[in-house]
Amino acid sequence: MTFPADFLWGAATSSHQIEGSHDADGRGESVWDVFARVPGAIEGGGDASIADDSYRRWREDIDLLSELGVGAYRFSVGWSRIMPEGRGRVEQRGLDHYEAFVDELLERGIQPVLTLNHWDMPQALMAHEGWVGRESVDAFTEFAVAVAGRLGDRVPWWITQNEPWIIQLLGYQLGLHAPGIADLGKAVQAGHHVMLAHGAAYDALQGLTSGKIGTALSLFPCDPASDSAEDAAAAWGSDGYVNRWFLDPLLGDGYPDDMRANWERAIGRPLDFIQEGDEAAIGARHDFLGINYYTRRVMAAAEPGATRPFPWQVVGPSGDVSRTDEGWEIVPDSLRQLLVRLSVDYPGIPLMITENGAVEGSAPLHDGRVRDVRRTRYLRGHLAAVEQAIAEGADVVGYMHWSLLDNFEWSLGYRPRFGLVHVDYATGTRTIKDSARHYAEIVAANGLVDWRDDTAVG
Ligand code: IFM
Repeated sequence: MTFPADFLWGAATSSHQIEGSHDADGRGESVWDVFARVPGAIEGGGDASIADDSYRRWREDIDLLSELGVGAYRFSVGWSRIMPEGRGRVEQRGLDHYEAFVDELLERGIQPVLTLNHWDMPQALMAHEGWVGRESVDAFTEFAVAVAGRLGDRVPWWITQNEPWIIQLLGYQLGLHAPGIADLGKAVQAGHHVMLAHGAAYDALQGLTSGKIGTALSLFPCDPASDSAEDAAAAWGSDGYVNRWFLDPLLGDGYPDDMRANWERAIGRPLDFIQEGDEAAIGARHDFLGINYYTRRVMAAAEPGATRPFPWQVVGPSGDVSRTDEGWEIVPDSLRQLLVRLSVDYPGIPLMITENGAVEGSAPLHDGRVRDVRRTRYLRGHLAAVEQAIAEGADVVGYMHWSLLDNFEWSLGYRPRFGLVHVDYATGTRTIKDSARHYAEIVAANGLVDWRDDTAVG
């Protein structure tokens, strides 16, 4: 087993989670700035106004990437840095920043993997309820064109949207993320506009870039909790809600009928915001698919009710399973199965792992080392799964570990640490963790190399 010779090894971040400097270079307000001011919205009460200070320390971040030896970096362009008023005026100073950043990456032999929307929509677009309003599609396209107008000639990988399902679920269905809307009908409408905006941006970028364009989906394999037919149906239903609702229109043939019926039943009306021609405008517009994989969902049948719109619920695995510090079950084989399934169900589309990683709370010890052994195990387990999937025929072109740096984990604040590199938030000091050093060995060898846990005592 081996990785392809041109396999892209990388790490990922997003603008709002690392940059800080909210007042720099004419940046406008984003929905996350406003949401962070809602009492109780962010664990610990923090916001992202400093975060990792990466808007100012970006050269240091690129030094870290060079030290890891990676060939790619996935980052996002702050939407409200480029379109401070949401529509119309383009802030050239924002573009200047990302141009210098991209040029430096290229200079160091690191391929930019550029995400356009990683959730930091300009607050001005809330005049039409953000993604609920169909105007968002044109607003996003303007942003995409502005960025590609400047960087289209040198960025080889473009990701239009990060995790449409999470935007829809946490931002519009549960109100746990910006903009804090909790309305089932608005959620599915917002999700549709996120998808439509992908299609519109894909078309608008033709001619502005010869780079490859895709979307990053958060995919959660759904397994039944038991052998019963009811739980099998629950797992399939949940797969429709989380995965196929996005995969099918992007890569297949429109929204899946079973989930459309579930949505219409749940909201009590037809999905008439999906207009004639919309599905055609979303589909067949992918040069690659980005996959964000963290864990799976174990599902059981359940009666719908006030807080449960669909006839299923997440029950989690039974027995003693291994979990990250955030409680997410660690299941590398679900990633293998997912990659193989995608290559069978949606053949011909190159797959890039655009996120995969784990929360582990380790900090530097007396000798300065961060012994994050469990992250190393997580990384190795998942890379072995990717390698196996490739051996089984999946066309996987790259792996971007989430994340390069510990960062602002949205409503969970700064507690969860996903970084290969530790960040001391008081000083901004970066410390390369043991997992990152091992990742660098894997990158250099283009495959898994031996590893020994040297932290055991005695
Ligand atoms: O930090 C997030 C990222 O912004 C989107 N995908 C999941 C990550 C971990 O929760």
